[in-house]
Amino acid sequence: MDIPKELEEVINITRQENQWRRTETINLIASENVMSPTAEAVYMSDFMARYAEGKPYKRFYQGTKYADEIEVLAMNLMNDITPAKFSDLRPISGTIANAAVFRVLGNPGDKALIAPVQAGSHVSHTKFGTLGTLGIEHIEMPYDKDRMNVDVDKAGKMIEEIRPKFVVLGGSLYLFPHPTKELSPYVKSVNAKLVYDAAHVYGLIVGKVWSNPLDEGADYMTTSTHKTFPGPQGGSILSNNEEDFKKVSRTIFPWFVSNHHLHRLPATAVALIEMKYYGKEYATQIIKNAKKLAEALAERGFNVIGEHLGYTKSHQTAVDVRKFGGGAKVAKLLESANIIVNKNLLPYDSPESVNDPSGIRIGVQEMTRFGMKEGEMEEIADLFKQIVVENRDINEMKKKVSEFRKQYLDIKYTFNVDLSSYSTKSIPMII
Ligand code: DSN
Repeated sequence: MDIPKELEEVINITRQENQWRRTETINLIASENVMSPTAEAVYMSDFMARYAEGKPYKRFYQGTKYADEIEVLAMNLMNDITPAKFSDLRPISGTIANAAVFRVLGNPGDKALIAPVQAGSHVSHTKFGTLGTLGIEHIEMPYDKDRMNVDVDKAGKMIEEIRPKFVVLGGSLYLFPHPTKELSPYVKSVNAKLVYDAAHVYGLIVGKVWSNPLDEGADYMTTSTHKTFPGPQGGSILSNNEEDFKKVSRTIFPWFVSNHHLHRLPATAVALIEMKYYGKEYATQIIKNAKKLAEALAERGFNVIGEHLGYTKSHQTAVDVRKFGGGAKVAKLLESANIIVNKNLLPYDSPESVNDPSGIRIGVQEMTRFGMKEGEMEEIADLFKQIVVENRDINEMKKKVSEFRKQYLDIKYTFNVDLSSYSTKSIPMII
């Protein structure tokens, strides 16, 4: 039989995606990254077809001896390089990791305090997301406008007065570290638990350029494994306290996952090994690049937020683009020139303007992985200016962006493994 048209279409769409996002676009979505060829090779493995419900060596299926081995290896690596005493890699996303921790710490009707939305809390921390769907009431801690962060004094008082079951820090647009160390004594004083959602900054933590929240008093760290940390899409829960950890870990299966998508495990292990050896260098460059891009955009007429605080200490920067038509318009314009960012609410936006917020959010971790440094950040800022400020011809700009990007196609901060020596015809590689 001839290859059906639909099948060709599927293959073509996939190839177009690979071509576009891997070779033609400057990818600046703060929550994304790419894996190394070695991580991708082990990801495309038989594990993707298998089940291993339960914990390693205590499964509900046969055939899991290598799944057991790789899961234990990955968890040990994660414990070693985070560092943390315990980790569970079965949550298939950061949101699932949050769901498991929140569910164990709170019952319907209980209260949780979260970082204010202006300081970047993630939707899963709110009544609109996971927390709300679990029936737990979210109360935002007060925002300190000058420090662009949680207001420590007011939040401390609030914790003492409200006595929540738990407090959540960490977020999805935050430029400066949340005050974990400062709030931890308040949380402990009311016998609550402190949860730190490190999804965005886990690669920075492992790279030692962002404090490990478990060292600063967090009882749980939840994370995803694919933002600044360059692994496959997935999640994890980490803790230094065995009792706390076990309470949550025993709920992952069967409450939150049946199968935990086993092909993530060897790929996560590869990323952990890469971060063990290259993490510091990579994370240090990310921080330098974010700051440089923020400064370079400001120099070219963009209203980059947080100037008085040095713009950023994370992998992100945020730009108020109202004078160019707002976040939605500018993000679309950039996309049409092959620069990928997302529109984003800024601290002073009302939640109602979510579809047309004032800002765009920019993350530099993926382009850093392709070897870009401060000089390239200046070049990206030039491209932003030509597209957004000068409104140059969009097709010309698209070409220019692609030509620029094509100079950076090899992933750095990884090992040069000769994959052909391991190749097998039974498992196709990326097309
Ligand atoms: N929504 C993602 C982000 O972009 O931050 C996190 O889940």
